Amino acid sequence: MSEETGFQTMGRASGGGEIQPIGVGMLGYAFMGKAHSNAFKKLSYMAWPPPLMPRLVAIAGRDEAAVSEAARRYGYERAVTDWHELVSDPEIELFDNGGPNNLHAEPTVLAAEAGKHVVCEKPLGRDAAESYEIWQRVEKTGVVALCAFNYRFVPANRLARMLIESGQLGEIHHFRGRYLQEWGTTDAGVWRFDKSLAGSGALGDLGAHVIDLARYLLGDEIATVSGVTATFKPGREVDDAFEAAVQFEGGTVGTIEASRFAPGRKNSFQWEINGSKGSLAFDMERMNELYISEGTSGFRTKLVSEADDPFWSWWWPHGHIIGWGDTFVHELTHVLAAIAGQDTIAPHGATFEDGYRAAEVCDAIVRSSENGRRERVEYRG
Ligand code: SOE
Repeated sequence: MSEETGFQTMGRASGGGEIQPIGVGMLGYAFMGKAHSNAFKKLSYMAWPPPLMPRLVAIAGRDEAAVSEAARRYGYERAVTDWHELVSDPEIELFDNGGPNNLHAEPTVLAAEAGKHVVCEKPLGRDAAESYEIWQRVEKTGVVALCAFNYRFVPANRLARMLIESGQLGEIHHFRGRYLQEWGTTDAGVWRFDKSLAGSGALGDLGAHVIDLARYLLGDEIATVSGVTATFKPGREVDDAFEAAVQFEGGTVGTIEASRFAPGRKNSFQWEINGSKGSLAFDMERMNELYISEGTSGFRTKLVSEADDPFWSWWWPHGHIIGWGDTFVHELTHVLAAIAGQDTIAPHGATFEDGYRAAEVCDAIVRSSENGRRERVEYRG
């Protein structure tokens, strides 16, 4: 196959000399602990040569048997049941918080104040006030900090941002984003249904992703929201869904919604952007595809897997698609590059200010739902 398809370059990536290690401490061994641990291991040989070589020093979790098993499974040197041990461990230079939302603030702030670079899963805090405090206190320490909005690191989404920035869509009139899942009917005592632990339901869990990606793709801020939240499960204390009409500072209008009560939708984060010269659309359940309409030509499907497509120099010949977990490989490699001084978190990674701004929009949607009025989003600092 021709050079540009990548077959000939397969496996030929050549790395420099010694790659400096970086000690990693992981809070959490469940879903995000698994996704991040997998990514730290995979980037060490797929993002070759990595900016820094992750050394999995310790993983923390409350259940000693489970966290010990996770340490053995992923290759952490130690398993601990108290996250404070990660914060005080001098061998840990990067603290990665994959814990439940109520455990985002204190461990992340204390780790940063101990001089460790930090990654914190989304949503940054349980509401705008907590997110603002986390951002402000970590900002003062000067460490590298990323809020893990991983969908910024989907190749199709990075390509979409490039096309929008190039002017291919012209003036942006609409953003339409929705994140639909179906598991909300479960009675499982997951922390995500507990307001004191999660802060909100679909809004902070799924809606924050839509809000952040809208800001990232458009390079614009959400100015006003008119929204409603809904709880379908009797007695549940968090929202199961929300719907919102939004205006952006630059004049774009659109809708943002999320639900955990959409039977048949497994992890369907869909967006569509309409401009004066064309449209783009995407669905996370078909994450390697970007739907493009140039003018009114109608949508065509681009399989985002060519050698010159975002991130694809690391992967396979075109058409050999990648998966959801690989977005964390891209994202955590970006963090290591920033720590190594080869890149900065912004604009492609979400900063803690981005995490705060998403939370401010979520709070405005809650206010609008409560008072029945359109709410202006007021951003602090
Ligand atoms: C559950 O809704 C969840 O795991 C979210 O918390 C993640 O952010 C999303 O990427 C997948 O679904």
